[in-house]
Amino acid sequence: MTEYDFPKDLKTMTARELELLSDQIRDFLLEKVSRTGGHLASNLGVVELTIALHKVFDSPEDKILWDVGHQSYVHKILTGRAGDFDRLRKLDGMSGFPKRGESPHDVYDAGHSSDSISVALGIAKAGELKNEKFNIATVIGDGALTGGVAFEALNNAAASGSKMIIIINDNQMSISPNVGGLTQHLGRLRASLGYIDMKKKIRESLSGKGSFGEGIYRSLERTRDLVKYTVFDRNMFENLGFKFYGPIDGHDIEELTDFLEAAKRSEGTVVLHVITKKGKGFKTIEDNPDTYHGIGPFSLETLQPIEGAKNPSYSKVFGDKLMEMAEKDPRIVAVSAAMIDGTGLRDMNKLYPERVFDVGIAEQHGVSFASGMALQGIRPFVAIYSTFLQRAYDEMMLNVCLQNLPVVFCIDRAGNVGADGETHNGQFDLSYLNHMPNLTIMCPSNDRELREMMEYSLKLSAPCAIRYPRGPAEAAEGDFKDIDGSCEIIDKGRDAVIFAVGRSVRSAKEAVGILRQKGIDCGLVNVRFVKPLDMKGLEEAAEGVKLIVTLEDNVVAGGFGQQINGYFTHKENSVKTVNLGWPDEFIRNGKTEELEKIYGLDPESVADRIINEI
Ligand SMILES: Cc1ncc(C[n+]2csc(CCOP(=O)(O)OP(=O)(O)O)c2C)c(N)n1
Repeated sequence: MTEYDFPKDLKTMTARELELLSDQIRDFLLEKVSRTGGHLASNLGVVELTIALHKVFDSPEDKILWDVGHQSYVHKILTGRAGDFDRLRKLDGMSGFPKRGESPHDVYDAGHSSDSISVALGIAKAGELKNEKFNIATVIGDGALTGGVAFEALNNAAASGSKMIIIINDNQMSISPNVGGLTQHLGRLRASLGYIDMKKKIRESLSGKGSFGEGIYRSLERTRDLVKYTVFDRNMFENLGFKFYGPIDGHDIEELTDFLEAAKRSEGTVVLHVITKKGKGFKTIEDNPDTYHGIGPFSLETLQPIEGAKNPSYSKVFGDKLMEMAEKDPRIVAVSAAMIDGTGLRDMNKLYPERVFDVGIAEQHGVSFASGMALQGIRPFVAIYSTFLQRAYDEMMLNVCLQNLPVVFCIDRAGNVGADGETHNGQFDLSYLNHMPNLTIMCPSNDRELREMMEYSLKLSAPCAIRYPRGPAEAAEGDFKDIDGSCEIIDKGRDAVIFAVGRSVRSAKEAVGILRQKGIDCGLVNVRFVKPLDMKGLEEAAEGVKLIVTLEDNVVAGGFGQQINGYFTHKENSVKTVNLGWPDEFIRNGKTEELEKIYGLDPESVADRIINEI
């Protein structure tokens, strides 16, 4: 793949050559992602679309945007980064998402869904203000289109008259099959005979007539009028005021380039409805697009994932426990924002499909929706990744906490997530939750604690957040102290004490072991409750020590530790307090263990820091 000079070479390649290139790209993707892991199925689905975009438009002068950005691998290949795929998602390697710092072809740093139309419209307006001429094309999946912000942008764009192209990449899938009324609407458009007729007419009128693009455009305009009253009146995009063309075969490069050329010549905002197959090219992946949406390293021969950790993930522990609780308590339901599998709800969804609600990629709506159910006596457990819950800050605050409603937020992928990097790290939630009145925040450090905290949250009848990390759950060992609002003093120490939160308890245990070997008596507390804090327990554990160290998988700014400072440094016998956590930065992709070392959060660094501070 490195032998080409892309995107330049695309401009002169013949249709046959481009077809062969598609095959080559698919093999390349399969081989590389089998080693590094990453988003595979979505990228296999957009090979022809990406080729056509880079053939028709002149990036980086023209702007090509990717919503979410998980499907930008082909774009990366076609913009000179094929050689970087061996270090995809690794420390100091290429990101799995578009990054402005990585290439001038990456228009914005994407990662969270549904924002691309807003960004594109902003770019279009800036171009108008500065009197600059360039084309803008944004690719948004049918899944991402379910997010509220995409609707806000469509509403704004429809009235703006700005020149840009919105490409709906409709593969009928979000991570799981797509849901909701919009999906049904797209389904009707896909099946619409009118459009298929229209395409036939265009093809006929094109044979031997007019200049490329110019002729297509005129034909489209004519045909649009012809079918206007039979089809377009039922099309929400046309009704909003956009020009709308589709369905377009997303695996036919010629058809794609024809429509892109036509859209390029149009004034105003054009919506293209492109139909693709997620996982295209490999039957196993086409048949299981959800499994191969985001996948770890896998065998090239069998396409099966390489065996990972033995312990079940926190997501699985959560899903199994909720299913068990739901069996006993008919009030319990689960709410997910398009992440049924990722959050561990797959089995419960099979057993109680009527009690598991996938609201689409709509975190804000999901939280308010849960509040409505809670108003009526239902007990919703809302399972959302920490990074995506950022979207629903206001709804948590007003719809849930203000009214003191018993909604339980099960916050998955809290803290550092590793390979997905900046846009996906869940390192901010303790900071954005800490100040929400009425909210209890719990952080389990092992599987049993998570299960018991879920039971406890049901008893509380008030808003609760339980945050846990990505990956295998730590297996609980030994005696278990009940979850009752207090912290767990694991060890008392003479010299220092570590107050550790959630996943950090494990690193803290190791750090305490290292310190003991060096003759330093360091205590350890498993904080368990970040809000309200068990000050009595924490004070007891800190009695007589010279140093308190707080350790959390969250940014220090506004996190757990800073609350502790306030308390212990204002006491009569104030104790020196050091806060360890992530700095005030976005943390890049890499393995969590590597990043912890770099940022001084691994056991050795924590122990060294304590030795230096004592
Ligand atoms: C706000 C937000 N919530 C959830 C996600 C997780 N997520 C990543 S891709 C994806 C599905 C996107 O579906 P679609 O836009 O149709 O793209 P496809 O993968 O099908 O090509 C989801 C839910 C996200 N990136 N952002």
